[in-house]
Amino acid sequence: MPDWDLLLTDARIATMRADLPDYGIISESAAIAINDGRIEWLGEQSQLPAHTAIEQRSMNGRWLTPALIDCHTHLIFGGDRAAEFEQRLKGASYEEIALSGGGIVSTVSATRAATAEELFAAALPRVQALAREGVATVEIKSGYGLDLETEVRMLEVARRLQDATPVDVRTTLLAAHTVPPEFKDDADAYIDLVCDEILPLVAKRGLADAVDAFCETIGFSAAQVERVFAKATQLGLAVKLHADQLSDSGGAELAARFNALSADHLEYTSSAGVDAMAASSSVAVLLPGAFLTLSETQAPPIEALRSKKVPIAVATDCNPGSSPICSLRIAMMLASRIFKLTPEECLAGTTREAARALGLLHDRGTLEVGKRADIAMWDLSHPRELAYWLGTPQLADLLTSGQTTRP
Ligand code: DI6
Ligand code: FE
Repeated sequence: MPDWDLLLTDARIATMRADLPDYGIISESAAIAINDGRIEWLGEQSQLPAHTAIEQRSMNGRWLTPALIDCHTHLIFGGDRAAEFEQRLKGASYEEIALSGGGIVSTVSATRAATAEELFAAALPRVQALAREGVATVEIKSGYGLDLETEVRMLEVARRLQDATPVDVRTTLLAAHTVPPEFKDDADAYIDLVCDEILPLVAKRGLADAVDAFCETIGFSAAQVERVFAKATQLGLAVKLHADQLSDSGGAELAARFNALSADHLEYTSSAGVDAMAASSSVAVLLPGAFLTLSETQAPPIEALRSKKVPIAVATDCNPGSSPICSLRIAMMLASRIFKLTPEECLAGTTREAARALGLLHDRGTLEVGKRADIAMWDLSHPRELAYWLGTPQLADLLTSGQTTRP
């Protein structure tokens, strides 16, 4: 007879399993048993085996889905870029602002000037805001330090956020975000620093779960990114890429060539890029918040990604420049309105496919026996409403590793 820590009964369950149709709904009267933070049994309530449970809770018909996952954020930063936002509304472009010394580099100055304590205090409410909407896993990138000391500080702050919140934080080194001012005329020398000093130290100290880069005219060339990816691979770190956001730089192809976890943005990805992704296992991460904020008009090649069966994730890209959005529900809503993803694709994109984009699908992202009991409980009449409503608090509870967080 199994012994369980927690048994949830009278639930409606959208497992989001890829091998089941229609949100992976298994039953409208289901139960989930949790032990040691993992799902140990799940199915029709009528099939429940004989058991003992320390705690049993009726869900009264509530919908349960996998907890949400925000797989692409830059939510640790100093300052803000609201003045630049005003400039853009008066006609300046993101690239013009970047080329005139603003943009990412201005956040770099503010981040370098901030203490770890200040960065932590500014980032904590952002993580808490995501959790209040059902997010149990968040990826956080560095990339506003662009020197050894500040990149390390950002990653240490990310690790502290993990300890201070119920949210599981995955960290990504994005030292190759843009060329820092002191290397303005010698980007290759900066890439030397990234490969010879920053990457080895970050790997040695276990501060990053993956390595990202910005392949773009205002970022780094494909050849420079290749050097970073080769070093990361040599150090045993997974890679991912900001690809084809502002122009077709062959980013999707480059990501696919390195079997990147994901290629993100993809507005300007060509059909050859989509083909390369389809032949690899890289996830396409769509970031509609950046699309909206930059008044972009070219959407990513959604139909091609879909028809070639490239997995599609959706994330906030939370950052002060191109996506000052700290709500995964808003990202889901925008993905449906702007990119025409179906509500089911939006939910899969922030659960199963987001887990895949972090290399964590074996562990979370769907409700299945053996996976972490990261479970969002919703007051909804159907999970399609998650991409439909905006501003209505529908999260009743969030379990992370089987523990109530009551965000
Ligand atoms: N693309 C983005 O959308 C963010 N980084 C990147 O490479 C924007 C970062 C910023 O503008 O601060
Ligand atoms: Fe980004």
